[in-house]
Amino acid sequence: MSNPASVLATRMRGFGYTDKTDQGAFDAWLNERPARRLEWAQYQAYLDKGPRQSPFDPNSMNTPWVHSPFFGRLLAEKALSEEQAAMVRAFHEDGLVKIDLRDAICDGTAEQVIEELADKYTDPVRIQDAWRNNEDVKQIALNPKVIETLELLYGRDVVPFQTLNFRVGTEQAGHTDTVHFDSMPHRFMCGVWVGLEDIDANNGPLFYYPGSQLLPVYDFFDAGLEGSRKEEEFSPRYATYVDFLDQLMEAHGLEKQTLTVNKGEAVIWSANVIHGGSPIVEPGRSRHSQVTHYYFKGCSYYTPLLSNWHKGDVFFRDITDIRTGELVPNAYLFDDTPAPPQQRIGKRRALKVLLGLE
Ligand SMILES: O=C(O)CCC(=O)C(=O)O
Repeated sequence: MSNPASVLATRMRGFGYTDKTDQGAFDAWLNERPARRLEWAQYQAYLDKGPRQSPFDPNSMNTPWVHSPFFGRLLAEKALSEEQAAMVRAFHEDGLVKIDLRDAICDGTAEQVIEELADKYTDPVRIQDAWRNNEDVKQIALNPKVIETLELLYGRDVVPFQTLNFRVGTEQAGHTDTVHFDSMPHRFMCGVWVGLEDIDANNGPLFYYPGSQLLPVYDFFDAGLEGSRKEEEFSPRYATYVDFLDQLMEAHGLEKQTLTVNKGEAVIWSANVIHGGSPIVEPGRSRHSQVTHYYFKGCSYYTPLLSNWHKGDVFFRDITDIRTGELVPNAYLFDDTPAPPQQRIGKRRALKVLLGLE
């Protein structure tokens, strides 16, 4: 029979605890976040008693398992490696995790992308969807380690649908991706942002609020605003919306963290985590990076800031899978009925909205 101390040590590591296997230190770690203790109880109960025989199965919830209220139990079911469990736990708790892509980026690919795109910028900061003409950008978007990690985190097939390449910091206000790119069910979207050079405190690093991904999905309506397809309406409302998020962070006592990123590191952020670009302290410095936005299969995809659900008016998106170049149909919860045709806004304005500039 296995020794109880070694069983406990194995469970601690399977639960995503990496530091030590000392029980006292583990208890202190559990107490750092109240949710951890509850999840540990779920985790142990599943390992001791197995699945519960009842009509509702937590796996059937329409939410990514990594954000599920049954996370502790689902983690036990998956029996991940220690490394995977620690990564999944970090993403669950912080809404953001770094992964190492140096093998794919630091082999000359970063320099190649920077050089190939240098004369392609029509905007001072970014290029959207360079993957259409640039094979290196496309290969970063389709990096197998990224795809594998996202499929582990979300438990569904991934749909890479948009790239943005930046040559300088964006200085973007704190926002969620959810308000630009939501899905039904919610939260099946994330961004993967890759440093193509070292990014420090002075060239506009990313910032984020760990834990903000656990808040409800708040769209314009929740902030007392209406979505609109008219730029003159949604643009000032967006400014109010980001101020709402700023006040929300203060009200919840959530603290901003700045992320320095080395060339070849990638940051995966959850759709609902509040993040943005810090001010550029050293004007003129570059900050080469690429973000790819990913949805997941089996959802409908829409833009909340252009929609009003309460009026039955939803701006569904036509997304293209970067892997195939094909449109991905919007799937209603339990079938694949295509979404109705859209009432379009102008291309230029739509582009700004989709880039998060509005
Ligand atoms: O690169 C940045 O500074 C921020 C990018 C961002 O927030 C986004 O793509 O959603």
